[in-house]
Amino acid sequence: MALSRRTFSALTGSTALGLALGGSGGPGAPSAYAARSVPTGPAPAPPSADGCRHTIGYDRYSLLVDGRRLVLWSGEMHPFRLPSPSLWRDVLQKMRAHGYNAVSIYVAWNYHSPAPGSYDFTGVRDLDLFLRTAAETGLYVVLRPGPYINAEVDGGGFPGWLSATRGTARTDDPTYLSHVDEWLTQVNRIVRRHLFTQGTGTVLLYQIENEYDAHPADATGRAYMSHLYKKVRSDGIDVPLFHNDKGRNGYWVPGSFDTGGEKGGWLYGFDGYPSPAQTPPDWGDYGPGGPKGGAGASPSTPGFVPEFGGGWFDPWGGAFFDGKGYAEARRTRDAAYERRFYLTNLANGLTLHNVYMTFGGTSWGWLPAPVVYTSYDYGAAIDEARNVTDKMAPMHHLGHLLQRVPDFAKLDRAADVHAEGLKVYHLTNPDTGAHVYVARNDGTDAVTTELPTDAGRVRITVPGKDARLLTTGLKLGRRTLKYSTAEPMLCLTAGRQDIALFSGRLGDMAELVLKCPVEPNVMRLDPEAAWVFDNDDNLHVNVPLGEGGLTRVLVEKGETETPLVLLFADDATAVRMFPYDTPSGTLLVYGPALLRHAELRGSEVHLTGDITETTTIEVWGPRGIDTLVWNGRTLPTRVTLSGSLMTTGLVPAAPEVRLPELGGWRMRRENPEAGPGFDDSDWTVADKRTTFSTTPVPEGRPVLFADDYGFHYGDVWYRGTFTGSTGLEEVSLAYSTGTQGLLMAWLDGEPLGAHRMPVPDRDTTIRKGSWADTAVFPVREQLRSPGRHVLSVLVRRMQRDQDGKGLDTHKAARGLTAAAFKGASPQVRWRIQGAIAPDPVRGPMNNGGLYGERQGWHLPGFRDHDWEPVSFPRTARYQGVTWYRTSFRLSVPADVDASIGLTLEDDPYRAYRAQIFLNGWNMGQYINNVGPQHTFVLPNGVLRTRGTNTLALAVLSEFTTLSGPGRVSLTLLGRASGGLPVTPV
Ligand code: IPT
Repeated sequence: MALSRRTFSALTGSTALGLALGGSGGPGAPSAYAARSVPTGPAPAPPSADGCRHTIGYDRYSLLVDGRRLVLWSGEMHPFRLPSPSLWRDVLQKMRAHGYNAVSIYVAWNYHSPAPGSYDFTGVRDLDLFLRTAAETGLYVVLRPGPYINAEVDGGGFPGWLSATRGTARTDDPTYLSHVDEWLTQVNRIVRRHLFTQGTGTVLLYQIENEYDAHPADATGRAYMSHLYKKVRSDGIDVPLFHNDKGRNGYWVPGSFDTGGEKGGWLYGFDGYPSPAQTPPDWGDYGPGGPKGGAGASPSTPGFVPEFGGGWFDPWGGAFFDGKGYAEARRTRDAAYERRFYLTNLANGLTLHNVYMTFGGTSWGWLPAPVVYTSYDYGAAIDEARNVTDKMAPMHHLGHLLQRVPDFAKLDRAADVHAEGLKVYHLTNPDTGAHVYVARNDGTDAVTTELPTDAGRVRITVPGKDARLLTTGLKLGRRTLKYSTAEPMLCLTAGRQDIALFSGRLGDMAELVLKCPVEPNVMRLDPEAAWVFDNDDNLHVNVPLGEGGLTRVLVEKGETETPLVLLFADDATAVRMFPYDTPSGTLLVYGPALLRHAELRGSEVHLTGDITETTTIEVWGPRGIDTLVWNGRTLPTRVTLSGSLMTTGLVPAAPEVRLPELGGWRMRRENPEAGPGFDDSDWTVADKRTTFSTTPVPEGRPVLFADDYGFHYGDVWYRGTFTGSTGLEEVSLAYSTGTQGLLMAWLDGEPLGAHRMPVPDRDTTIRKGSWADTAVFPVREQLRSPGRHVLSVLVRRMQRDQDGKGLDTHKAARGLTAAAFKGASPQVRWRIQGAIAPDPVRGPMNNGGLYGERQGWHLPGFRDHDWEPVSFPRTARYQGVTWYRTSFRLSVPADVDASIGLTLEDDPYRAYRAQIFLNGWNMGQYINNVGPQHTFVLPNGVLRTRGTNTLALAVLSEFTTLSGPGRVSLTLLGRASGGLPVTPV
């Protein structure tokens, strides 16, 4: 489709504005006059599919949406890592309540495409539904459909079938591009219905490719990027496009490739994943820049980090976090880490931030790249079980600040400031006159020092490896702040009064000074606050930030008739403060764990949300509100001196949730494929001679790579038939799997043995790309008979490598790669079998080719009544595959959101692994002797929290040790009163 005249004008209209403003000053020079034309003021309503056309422009400071500054505070989540669409809304509502105004998503090609020409956007893959939900939640969407995404998913998002096609991926190869176009056509057909420019959705920005640094400066790279750009535009996508440079390299800045003559539709962004030990780097307009220059490389576009660390992933064995898993990721990249790095970003003039990840989720089924295990929790602010963690504090604070305090959308660097033991950034907003100081402590001990500000010397304490934000001259409604050592979080007008909220670390002494040309009436509404009015017309307020919750101080009269309510909160309190704009006015809600939705109906305030701990609920809002309805129930309230409506009683904590013990297991052995009599006549004959794989095929031998025969996910079986093994001494099986791969072999039904890839350590986990090895099995005398023989081989492959460097590493073979014989040279005829047709509901990555999977043993409806009853723990020594099934009932009350996991534990020496099927859904892989993951999240929707569930474990045992399962139990991972209705998937 060609761009219609109207959509195009939506684009050029905005960017023309952006260029007019941004181009005026030139690099580094603040264009002060330009900014005056940009209105500041109260936060605009959250975005929605409002039926109005919008412009999306920018200047060097920020995005300009309909001509207004917008600071993007976006959180990354992956719909494909949460296979339950009802829970998308839950996570999105949590993001929005905690200060995010956007969600950034990858769309994974492999998740939607089981075969060339076949695309599926139904059920858990419903992109249209996701985009609708984001718009309904009031979040902008940053869309990243690749075609390459990396993301620690199989093949970096490339479909399995692409690994068996001609041409080099991530180049301008015509075959590759024809596949890419097919994918983008499918995605864009949906995205086009949700563009913010058109008023039909909230898609604001669109990324092409991902961290593409294979061909940054050559014709191939430019042609490829140009092709993608033009393709996306010709599909009717009229929002700004961008790319995420892998670092501050200056790759793919505006003008670096042909955009078909279109100007101003392209933003430059770069990613960053600093280690906690690192000193936060400078970049952008303020940093030294250097030859490459980061955001400085693109002086006319605003500073943009499309991915910045909100945690980090963990490989099999847990090498990155000392085997302690994501709890350790969250501990080492904690709230202070995020605050220190993100405040530095802010101080460097960045105004588009995306926190990767904000909710990591689960790499269920065969989705994970070999480098990661099932959990993709990431140590993110929202954990895999959808709990909001302590890390949310800085995210919540910064997100609300950037949306509610417009001074932060346009900051120029101001005179250098020095403070003993700290790195200080000093910035001002040239329009409002506010000054901003970011004081960072790169040492490990707390530093207390005097900071020389434009409002005088201010004594501050910054804990080790943390940072503090200090502001002077900020407008607080109709009054003006002189300075505050507590960090401003938001300022809004609710009803007849202004409200300003300041937050800080628990135990801080907050000192706030308000300029009061006329002495006001001051009332402390909570006993901890102290205040004094000095001779210089300053009101000093001091508040220790304790565990007692919110501290309120009312300032009335004086220079204005409009009262100002000053609120002080420590971090844990601040994350329970929720501003919410309704058509009839702005609300501020304090108390619950989550505010999902707010609505005014006459004098009634209707709120929905979650409660975890016992709490009061307090609401500031428009004049005349007198009734508080929480999750449909009217609560008794009183009006407080601060003008709020507050519950008189306590709202109780979420109730206990009891989980059943798991029992009633039944067992059945499988791998009949190992037996000589097994009928494999309907298996595919593996006799190809050529491949597009990067793995060489041994001279004169058949291609054995699973992908060449259409088996792209999970386990694959081989049966090699031959005659004449009389002198056979040894069988060598070369195979390639990714880390943790495993091979088991049988000759005429007799186990030859198992072989597995070594457990990677921190260095080899990423470097040893393809993970290929050779298993050598001696052949016992008894098997060296004349006649027909069958060699049966099961290969657990661990998915394709990612292709981060653009070297087609996703095309490294998976499965057997060669077989060799010592003492005999039999002619082997190979047959291969992997997963049968892709599951139409659960998708192509749910199943591999185990016998039980092919027979539906994982499915809830399968009849296992004749299986052998067993109980756990079990210990047995054998080589092969055994299935265990049971069912359990849950009866979680409908108004409780319980998050439940399955925990497996055993002697870590035992060499076995289990695939976990819940109601037929492959919720991940447990490797008992590798770990580190023991608890697997069972997402509601897949899990029936009110009803019966079927659990199936497919266990692969290696013979080298005894094998379990040991202890298998349900674990409660979170609970809240409230939640959302969940539709079963
Ligand atoms: C960057 C990728 O863009 C993203 O997809 C994901 O893989 C992330 O890293 C790590 O989780 S790649 C960069 C860190 C080299």
